[in-house]
Amino acid sequence: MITVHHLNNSRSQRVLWLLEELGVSYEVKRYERDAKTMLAPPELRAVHPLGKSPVITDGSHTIAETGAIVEYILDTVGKGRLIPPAGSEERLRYTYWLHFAEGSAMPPLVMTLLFAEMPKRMPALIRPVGRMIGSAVQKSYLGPMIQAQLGLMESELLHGGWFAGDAFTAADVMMSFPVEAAGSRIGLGAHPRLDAWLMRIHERPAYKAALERGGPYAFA
Ligand SMILES: N[C@@H](CCC(=O)N[C@@H](CS)C(=O)NCC(=O)O)C(=O)O
Repeated sequence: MITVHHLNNSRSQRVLWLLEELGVSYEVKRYERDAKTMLAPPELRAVHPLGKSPVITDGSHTIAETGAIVEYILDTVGKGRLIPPAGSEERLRYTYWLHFAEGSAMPPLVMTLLFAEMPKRMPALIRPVGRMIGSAVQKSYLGPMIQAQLGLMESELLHGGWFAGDAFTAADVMMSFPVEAAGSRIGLGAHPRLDAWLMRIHERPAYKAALERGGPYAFA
C-alpha cells in the first residue's frame, strides 16, 4: 500500500488528489510545518534526505518529487487512466504541462514569495532596501515572466478546456498547485478560462475527498 508523507498546506495535496481520482487505497502520514519558519519538521528527513513534501513510500520504494510520484502512481496503479495514449498530440501536451508545473511555473512563484518574505527577516534598518530590491526584481523580471506564463496557460485551455485537450488528466493535477499559487499571490482576474478551470477542479469530488484526507489547505 502507498503511504503519502503529507505536509500540511503543501504540494502533496496533489498526490492525495491523484490517488482519490484513481480510487486507490492509500495511507497518509501527516507532518506539520514549523509555525514560524514554515519549514517541514526534521522527521521528514528520515523519509528522504531533503525532507521536502511530497514523498511517498511503497514497499521498498521511496519516491520524492511530485512529477516523479505522479508518473510512478500512473505506472503502477493507473491502469492507463488520466494519461493520453502514447504517440497522440494530447500526450505531447500532457508531457509538456506535467513538467511545466514544477520546471517553469513554480520557480518564479516561489521567488515572488521569497522576495516578499525576505525583508521581514532583515534587520529593521536595511528592511527598506530589501523591499526595494524585491519590488525591482518583481517588476522587471518575475512579474512579466509570470504574466507570460499565465497567458500561455490561458490560451492552452482553448484546446478543449483541460491542459492536455478535452479530457481531464494528471497534467491538470500537476498544474493545480501553480495556478492556485498564482491565483492567491497574483490574481487570475485577467485569465477567465484559467479561473474557470480552477473552479472546475475544485468542484471535483476527488479533489474534495483529498482535502478531507489532507486537512485544510490555503493555496499559498
Ligand atoms: N519540486 C518539488 C518541491 C518540493 C517542495 O519544495 N515542497 C515544499 C512543500 S510545497 C516543502 O517541502 N517545503 C518545506 C521545506 O522546505 O522544509 C516537488 O514538486 O516535489
